[in-house]
Amino acid sequence: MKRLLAAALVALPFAGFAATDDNLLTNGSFESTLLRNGSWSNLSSIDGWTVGNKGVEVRNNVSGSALDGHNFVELDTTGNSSISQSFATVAGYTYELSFSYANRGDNKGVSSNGLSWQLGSLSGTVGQNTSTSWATYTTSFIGTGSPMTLSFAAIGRSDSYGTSLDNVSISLLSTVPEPQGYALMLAGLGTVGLLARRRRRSV
Ligand SMILES: [Ca+2]
Ligand SMILES: [Ca+2]
Repeated sequence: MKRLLAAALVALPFAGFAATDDNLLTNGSFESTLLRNGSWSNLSSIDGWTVGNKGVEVRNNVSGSALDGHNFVELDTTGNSSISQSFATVAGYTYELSFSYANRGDNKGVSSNGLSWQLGSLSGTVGQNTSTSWATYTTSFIGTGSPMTLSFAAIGRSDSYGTSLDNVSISLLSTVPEPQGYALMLAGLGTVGLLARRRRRSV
């Protein structure tokens, strides 16, 4: 076990410098839905995402235009709604979350606008302003080794006018474990060792 642990600790720092641009999310830019230019639809399901009970409004060149591709979404549909998606992570690896948001040209003011987001223990709010230009929020986080869930919800007054969202991406930044990552990994290896010992005892 000790030898295995030492090998893992030596090998891992050299395991990866290969950051990748690949999006780990499905349909992060909301392009899976085919919509005519100048049309929109409030949908109860879209590729990749779990959709809240008030649906998700997908738009193509209506009350704004996409930052990426043709489509973007709004989560204040007939009222405040939400979307979420889970993805696999490797313990200790560093990932980047990035998404863009903007308010509609015909928005109903600061108290009506805004999106909250959550990813594991991280969370925040964006868009509680009247800006109609796309802005991008980016943060990094450490994989837990289990599937993690990213979710967005409309906040502000539930009045069918909300903040738009596009270009949601999670990408792998680094496979070099962070100090927190080492702790997770060691905890994992510790569990494996314990199980191995138990198995040996029970044989
Ligand atoms: Ca898009
Ligand atoms: Ca609203």
